[in-house]
Amino acid sequence: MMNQLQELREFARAIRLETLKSLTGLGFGHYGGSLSVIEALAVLYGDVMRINPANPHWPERDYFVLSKGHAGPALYSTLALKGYFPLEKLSTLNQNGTILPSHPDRLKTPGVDATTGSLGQGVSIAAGMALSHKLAQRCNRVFCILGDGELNEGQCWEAFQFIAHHNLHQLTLLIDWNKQQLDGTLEEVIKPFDLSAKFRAFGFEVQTIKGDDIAALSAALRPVRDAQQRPLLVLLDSVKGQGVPYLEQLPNSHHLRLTPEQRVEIDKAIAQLEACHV
Ligand SMILES: Cc1ncc(C[n+]2csc(CCOP(=O)(O)OP(=O)(O)O)c2C)c(N)n1
Ligand SMILES: [Mg+2]
Repeated sequence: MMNQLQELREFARAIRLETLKSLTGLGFGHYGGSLSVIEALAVLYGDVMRINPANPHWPERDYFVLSKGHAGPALYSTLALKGYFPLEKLSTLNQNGTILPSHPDRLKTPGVDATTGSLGQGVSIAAGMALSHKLAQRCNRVFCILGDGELNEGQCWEAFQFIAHHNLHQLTLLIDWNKQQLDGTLEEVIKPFDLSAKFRAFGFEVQTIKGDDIAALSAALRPVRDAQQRPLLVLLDSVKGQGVPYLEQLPNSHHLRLTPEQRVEIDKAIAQLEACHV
């Protein structure tokens, strides 16, 4: 078990490193929200999901929807490290002709199950996937990560009602509760109030877990849920820019076009991550 946790920590380190390298090679992009989902991605792809990178369309696979599609660079690093496509492709992020557009496109990237980027839509796609598996009595699981600012989209709440009504226990939602959105905190833009209480009222089992607590994430996400259980919603108590102290402290790390000073700081973080294997 200890070894497996260490492997997952090492996987998260590698995802963070590749994500920083690809964004910094480009010189701009969604740093903060890519970094805050990295441990969740490491646990999902490194431990929980049934996948076959050599056969991305394997019918028995578990599905993943990145509803907060602007974190695409973190998903791409995860998929490349799992072997869906060569690692070298990461340096083509968001460039003409790339298979890695800024936001995920299921027709362009091996391993991407849903095209996202317009906030609010991914969770509806995930609900449809889960309903289809349930109706066909298949046991594929579906995982979906949403942003906390994304919850401003009314479509999310329609999907939550639908998921609870149909008791889509094969679907697990993760909300990246990093308390910030594009240009301010949730408190400033639209107050979230008590998210945990809200989701319980909407029919979910809710677990709040530190966004970088790999052991707790693994324990929460690994068990297969049965039809008696309500769908699980994990509130990731995360930090925007997670794992890079300079970005964690920046008042707004949502989208950066690197200044020379910022590039120096990010290069330092890259060097540190390169030096310290877990
Ligand atoms: C429908 C829609 N409206 C606006 C945007 C622009 N946009 C991109 S990210 C973002 C903020 C999202 O905040 P949050 O979900 O908290 O993202 P995170 O903090 O995880 O980066 C916005 C408004 C969008 N992608 N889609
Ligand atoms: Mg947020």
